[in-house]
Amino acid sequence: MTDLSNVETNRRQFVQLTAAGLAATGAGMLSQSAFANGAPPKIQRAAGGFAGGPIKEGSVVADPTNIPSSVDWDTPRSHDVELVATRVEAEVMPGVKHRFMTFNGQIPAPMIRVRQGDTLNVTVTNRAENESSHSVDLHAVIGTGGGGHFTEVAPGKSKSFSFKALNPGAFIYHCGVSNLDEHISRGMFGMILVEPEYGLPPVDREFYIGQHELYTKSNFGVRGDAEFNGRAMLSEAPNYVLFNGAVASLTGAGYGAMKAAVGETVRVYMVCGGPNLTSSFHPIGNIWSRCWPQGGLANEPLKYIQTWPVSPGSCFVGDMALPVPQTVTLVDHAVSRVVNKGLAAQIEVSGDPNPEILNAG
Ligand SMILES: [Cu+2]
Repeated sequence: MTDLSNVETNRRQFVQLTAAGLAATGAGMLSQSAFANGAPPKIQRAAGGFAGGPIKEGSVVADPTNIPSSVDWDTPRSHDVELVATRVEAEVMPGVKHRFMTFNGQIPAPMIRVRQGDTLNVTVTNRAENESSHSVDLHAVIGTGGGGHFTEVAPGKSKSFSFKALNPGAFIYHCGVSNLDEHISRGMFGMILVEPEYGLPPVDREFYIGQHELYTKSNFGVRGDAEFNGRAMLSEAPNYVLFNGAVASLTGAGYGAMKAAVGETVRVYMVCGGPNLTSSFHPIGNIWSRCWPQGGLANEPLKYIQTWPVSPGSCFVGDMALPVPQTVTLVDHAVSRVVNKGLAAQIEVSGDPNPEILNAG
């Protein structure tokens, strides 16, 4: 039987959060993690073209700053990428658990970052304790099924294939088995960034986030095991719409906001897993001063864009100038998903006020 008092408690917490403009209140819905405490390095450097990690043990929320470094090589390289299909029981919000399906235990899956012309040796390992087959379809692959055909693998086994990243862009990768809609909804998607040969304009900080929707039998906020609901998926009516796999995960009410400083330029890499909803991606209190819609990095960027649709199975790369101290709240501007379904991420911008640009009066 549904415990409505719990629904009310959880909903109240979340409504308080959104009513406050999703300010970084530190309401403590989820425990804090290290990345939000103190100033992180401007851009983390990681060896090779493949990096990631959940923000905390036992959580699926990917650390948005734990991504590979910019490409600093100018001749083609090879990269080994191992994607491990891993079931993780984790909190969607306090008291609400789901048995997620992930690559490498995190949502979104680790960012793969290579240079146009590089070769990738991709292995999909399906852990023995899993119940179903998994695979990977990378949109950077030119070939049948994007690699899904070569990598579909039963529990306890591994399969590999290689491909050359011919075209620059920010591309999604996702599980590609026949019921991929369920597997993506439960967490199996991430981004492969193929930098153009000439690279990308430098920025001060980079963040990586992923949007997807979770279809559950229990309503938003109902404590206990939120089991997957295939019927709700067919109706495209999710109870949760999430960044990085948890309600308000990257805000003061979750694991803490991402951090930046006045005068910096930040870049947001966003992947929309879906499986069904298009994100109207908008930074509240700012705009995309330069962006590459659908991850089309070979094109000239658009300038001064408020909101851009990011389709399921696509990506977005957007830069923001930060002239004043503020909290930027990243949302899907289909705002019922923010107010009622858990979608929000924040960037906290610290520094001195700039009254010529903004004067609180
Ligand atoms: Cu799968």
